[in-house]
Amino acid sequence: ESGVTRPKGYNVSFHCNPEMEKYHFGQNHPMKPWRLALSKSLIYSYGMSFAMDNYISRTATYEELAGFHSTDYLDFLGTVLPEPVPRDLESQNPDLRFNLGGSDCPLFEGLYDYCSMSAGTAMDAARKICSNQSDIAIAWGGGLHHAKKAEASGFCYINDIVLAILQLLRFYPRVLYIDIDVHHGDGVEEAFFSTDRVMTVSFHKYDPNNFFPGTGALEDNGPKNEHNPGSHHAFNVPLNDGITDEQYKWLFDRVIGDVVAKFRPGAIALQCGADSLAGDRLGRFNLQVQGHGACVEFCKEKNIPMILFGGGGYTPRNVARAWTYETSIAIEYNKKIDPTLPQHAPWRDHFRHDTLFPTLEQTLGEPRQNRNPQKRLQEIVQHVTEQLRFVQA
Ligand code: ZLM
Ligand code: CA
Ligand code: ZN
Repeated sequence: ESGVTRPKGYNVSFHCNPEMEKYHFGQNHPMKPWRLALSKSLIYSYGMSFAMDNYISRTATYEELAGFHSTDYLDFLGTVLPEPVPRDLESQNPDLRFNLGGSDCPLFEGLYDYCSMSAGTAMDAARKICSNQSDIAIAWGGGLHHAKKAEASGFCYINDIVLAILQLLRFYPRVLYIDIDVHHGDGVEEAFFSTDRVMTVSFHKYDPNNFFPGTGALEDNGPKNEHNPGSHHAFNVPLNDGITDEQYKWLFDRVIGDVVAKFRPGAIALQCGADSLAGDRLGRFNLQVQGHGACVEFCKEKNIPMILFGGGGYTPRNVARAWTYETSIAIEYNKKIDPTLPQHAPWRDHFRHDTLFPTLEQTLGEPRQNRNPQKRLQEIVQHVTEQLRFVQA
């Protein structure tokens, strides 16, 4: 009916765990796992499942999680229970072990299961890439880039991306990590800080005092010690409020084009956090679904095996639009996709406008002022070019 057909010559796999969608971080918490249900329902309404191999992932095992995380942390994560009485908002409880139980990383019912499901989708995606069964593997339930070896951070408890990249490293000499979430991908950067086998590139809003997590300056390119193999293998693209599709594409194509040419990755891990879209509850940018998707398109055209992860995204209707459009790019249906949302899509009214591509006016009313002068963007590109000279060809 939809006319969606499999792409010729390559395979796309879609990894999800419908159980994940049922968890709650608590009242008013920005992270809403049901956005995964909304996204999947829109993707399926377009008929895209017929063009992919669809898998319900198993949960990651304790041993798999321990591939990156400390057992102390995992043991605590597996035994803590939510507090019967919710503590007040910003209470600085000195007992917060592993940064668990505050307002960003609350303890909720089934937390450990939720974490192992997210990690399970990412690791299944990585395994399909490693076995050559998929050329693009999609894990919208993953992308939780802030989690550290022994610490929760910024709504992230288990770093599914690090676990997936560790899997990729068993088969590929070099892996490129790209992060278009509006926040800095600090957990992934830190995990691979001292290796030249993973290059990390994060684009983010940067304001060390006023925007989480405060790291990711242009000059931070890995260990300062030149003898450390990881030096010059971290790239950061710090941005200001209001960046547009055109500017973001200009930057992304130059930065990623040069990085791919020099680093020659065997696989790409692309974190597609949708909080970089205009109108996001926590974001600051003016990106539209088209501009966000252009990053996925640019990477796809490199013909390198790739995992697409989710991540942030706090206005669920826009998250669903972006990840639906990006799924269509993976299966090469994007040129033919009907910009009008399917008549029969569940929760169609929830989308407010019946289009996959709302205008800035529709999403925002008043677009955010753009505080990114072209001169600054040129400086960023120049800095990246200079740093890449240190990278072994
Ligand atoms: N307060 N409720 C992005 C992770 C961003 C740290 C300032 C919490 C919030 C935020 C939580 C309901 C990814 C910080 C914020 C208030 C200390 C952040 C619970 C609103 C609420 O209404 C809220 C009671 C909450 C949290 C806003 N937290 C906004 N920004 C950041 C973390 C994660 O997208 O990159 C990947 C998934 N945290 O700014 C504070 C400093 C906690
Ligand atoms: Ca980012
Ligand atoms: Zn984010």
